[in-house]
Amino acid sequence: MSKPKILVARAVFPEVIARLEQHFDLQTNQNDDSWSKAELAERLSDKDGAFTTGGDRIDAEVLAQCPRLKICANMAVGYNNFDLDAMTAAGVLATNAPDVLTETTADFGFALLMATARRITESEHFLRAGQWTKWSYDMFAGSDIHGATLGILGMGRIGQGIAKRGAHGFGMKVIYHNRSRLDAALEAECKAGYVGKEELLRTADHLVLVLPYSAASHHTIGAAELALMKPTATLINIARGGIVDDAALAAALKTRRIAAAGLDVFEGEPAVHPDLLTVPNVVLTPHIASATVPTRLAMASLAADNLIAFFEGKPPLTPLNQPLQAIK
Ligand code: 8YV
Repeated sequence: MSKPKILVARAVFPEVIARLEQHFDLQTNQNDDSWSKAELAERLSDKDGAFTTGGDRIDAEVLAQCPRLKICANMAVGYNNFDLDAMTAAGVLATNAPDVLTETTADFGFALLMATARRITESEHFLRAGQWTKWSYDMFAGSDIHGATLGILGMGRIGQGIAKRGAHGFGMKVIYHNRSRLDAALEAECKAGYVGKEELLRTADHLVLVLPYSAASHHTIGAAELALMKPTATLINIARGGIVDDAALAAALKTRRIAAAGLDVFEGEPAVHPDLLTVPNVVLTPHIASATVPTRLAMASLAADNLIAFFEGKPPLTPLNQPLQAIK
């Protein structure tokens, strides 16, 4: 029997490619070329499955060109690149890569919070530019992390990881808002108190965004929300571009409506709003919150495990939908 044909849409670890090659007839992209949606669809048109990453859009338009496609395994916990309804309707299973990146991403959220509140990159640029000539009492004076109020918007696994770091490691008061409230045991474990969104915005000294992106969460933080925040507050986005209105945020940073922001994700990334590049009080990183070698390997391995299990007729490990596979 011939092996299922799989497209690996982006470059990944050679050992993961080698493992997939034992099971599948692979088309890879180890040069990591950037494909347009049409180029992706063309390469997928004769495939039985796909290994995708967060930037590979799978929607009705793509699916219409892929009659053999049965599964897309995303090497990401977020899956806003998938149109799940269209995939289900087309009989295509979707899987993501949860859990394996939770602690690494929570570490990074905290790192970005600390870099932002303590103005680490801004001060490094100053030093590298040869501008450090003397000590002064208010040079790069930022805001405290220990003892401050940590606000978390989106209290899934990563949000809980950040809450625990803040509450247990830094003695922070943790408040959160989420679509659904955590049960009492989980709230106690995270030492986190549930508040409404407006109270969260008004009260947090440091606000971390960890909610998934969808049409409903588009521009959850815009000018009106920024106007509610403390002028001393910092805002951290490690969730998805589009949750924050980047133009409104750049304006708020410029006028010091809020003190600072730390952003790992951007609307329309890898493009970054030009105004964000010119304001000093923002720490900018290129979507690297899950980027440690062991975690990226675990994410890629989980995507591969999903593909292998599926084509061996076993239940996928981390399914996102339940298409009627029988129709193919
Ligand atoms: C990925 C992420 O690096 O898992 C996610 O949802 O945002 C990141 O960890 C990115 O999406 C690449 O797939």
